[in-house]
Parts: sequence; structure tokens; C-alpha cells
Amino acid sequence: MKKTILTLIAISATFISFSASAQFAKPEDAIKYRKAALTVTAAHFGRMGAMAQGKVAFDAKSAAENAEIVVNMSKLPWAAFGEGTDVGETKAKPEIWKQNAKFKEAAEKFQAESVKLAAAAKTGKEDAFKAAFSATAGACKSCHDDFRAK
Ligand code: ASC
Repeated sequence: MKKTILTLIAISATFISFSASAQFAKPEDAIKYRKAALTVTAAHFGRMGAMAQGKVAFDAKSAAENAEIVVNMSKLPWAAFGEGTDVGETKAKPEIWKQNAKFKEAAEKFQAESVKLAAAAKTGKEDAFKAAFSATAGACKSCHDDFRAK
């Protein structure tokens, strides 16, 4: 029984990831979705940034909550960068599709740094949080430099 359930979960997970491009009826829908996901990510990342920069006092609980949201959000935008979504209201550079492996690597780097950031935030140690925040911000920036138009 347990095995059957696990198999069903595995099949649905596979189906969800393979059907990613089918989630969007039109390129505009994919563009709107990924912008929305990245906007929410930036809002929560920014709340941590204020603490990392000392503009707001470090609050371990808030840092951990925001980092957890960023971890979850960090999984979402990439499925919305499918073929044919390079047109319209977007700052996405053609390099996303021309150098797709490099883009995927950058997206994975950001996700991995976010996980480390959440772990650091959970320790409640401000220094660890700041170091992990800085590494994550670096992942945001390098992907933007290569793949987002000004
Ligand atoms: C943010 C935000 C970004 C990144 C980037 C990091 O808070 O909105 O896009 O950090 O500026 O370098």
C-alpha cells in the first residue's frame, strides 16, 4: 500500500515537471507568471536585505520565515521560461534559450544558495545569515547580469 502511494507520488511529480510548458496557454501567461514569482521572491529577499544591510534590526524569526518563502519561490519561475516565451513584455535575454544549460545552472545555483540561506537563518546567528545572504544575492546578480536585459 505504502509502495503504491509512493509510486503514485513519483508519477505525479514526473508528470508535473514534464507538463510544465503545458501549464501556460499563451506566452504572455508564462511571462506574467514568472514575473509575478520573481516579484514575490524579490519582496521577501528584500526584507532580508534590509536586515543584512543593517537598515532593520536582525530578527531571526523574520529572517527564517522570509528565507523559507524564498526557498519555495525559487523553484517556480524556471518552468515559465519555455520555448517561445522570449517575445513580448520581457527583459529575458535570448541567451536564456541559446545557453539554456548555463541558465539552468544559474537557476539551480540560486535555489541551492537559498536553501543554505534558510539553514543559516534558522541558526539565529546574524553573521552566518549575512554571509549566506550575500552568497544568495551574488547568485541573483550573476544570473541577472547574464540573462536579464537592463
Ligand atoms: C534583491 C532583488 C534582486 C537581487 C539582486 C541581488 O533584493 O530584488 O533582484 O536582490 O539585486 O544582487
